[in-house]
Amino acid sequence: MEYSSFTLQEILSQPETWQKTIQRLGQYRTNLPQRLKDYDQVLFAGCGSTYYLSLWASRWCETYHGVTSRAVPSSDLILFPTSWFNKNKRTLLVAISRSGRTTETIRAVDHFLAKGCGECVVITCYPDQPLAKMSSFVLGVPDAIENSVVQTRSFTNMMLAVASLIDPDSPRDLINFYETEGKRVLSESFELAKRLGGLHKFTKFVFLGSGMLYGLVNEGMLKVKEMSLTQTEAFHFLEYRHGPISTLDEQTMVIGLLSEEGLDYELAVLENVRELGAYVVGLSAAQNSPLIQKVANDDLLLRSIPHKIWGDPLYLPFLQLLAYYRAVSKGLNADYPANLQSVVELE
Ligand code: F1P
Repeated sequence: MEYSSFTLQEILSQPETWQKTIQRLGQYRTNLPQRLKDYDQVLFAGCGSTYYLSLWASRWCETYHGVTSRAVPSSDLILFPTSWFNKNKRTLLVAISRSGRTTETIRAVDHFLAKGCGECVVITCYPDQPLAKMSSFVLGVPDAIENSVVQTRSFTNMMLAVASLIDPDSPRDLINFYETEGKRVLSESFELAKRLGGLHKFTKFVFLGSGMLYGLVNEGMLKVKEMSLTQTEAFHFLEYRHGPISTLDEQTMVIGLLSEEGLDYELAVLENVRELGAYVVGLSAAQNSPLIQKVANDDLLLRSIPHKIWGDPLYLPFLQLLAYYRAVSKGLNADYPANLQSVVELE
């Protein structure tokens, strides 16, 4: 393994940071005035990666608590506030930002609090930055702070902060789980991503995932785009047949994150795209492996754990490493993606 890139180091350090973050999150008590299920709605907001994290979080929140939960780009909260919240709807806003300095998210929280629509929880790697100072409910994950422009370990560690908000009764063996299963998945992801990232034939990357996993495939789509300047797309599995499939060819790699609930339908889509000439990679929980191995050119197994929300960060290292190794094979420096800054601050 070569270690000169800090993006690579940050990706590879994830299992250790997850263990530190779990210990740290155990010390936080958000003590919200009411339970999540008693809000009229929970909104998750962020920009870029943290918006995709919000998409994932909103599906889990509604599944665990039955409360209406939605994800929204912070900018939409500024531009169209009345379509998201009003005084008659007791709302919990969960604002997610690695830096805690992104102007759109700061303005969204400012506006929300000024209207008196409810409480705000901030999830960030920087509990000392302006966003965190706006709320008394902060879940900070500073062990995940990065040098990189693109978010990698910050994303998965903020997923853990979301998980601790949604599922405060976390499984007791989590640290052990990330030590053993986290490291195994990272090492297998490394081998597979390095091999696939070096295959120059592929010019288009399509990421498919439904339900909770839709947010995560969008993050995979963004990683490969940012780091390796490649055409990438993300869709819900069955949506792919409704138009986008017309662009598929033999230069297309399709990466599917398979769910247990939708497995039969999702495998049928993968079978379909493979027949049409795409190269298929499937990521899924272990019990589905024989079925996936029949359909996919390559696969990666994640063992499921009792509380599923805590297992989802394990999908990310493969997606991040695929982006990294594609960048390397194209002669690009993944530490400094074109035209991108680590924080977007507006005048
Ligand atoms: C959000 C974000 C990142 C992106 C880039 C610019 O930042 O859009 O997702 O990769 O670094 O900023 P933040 O609000 O989460 O700090």
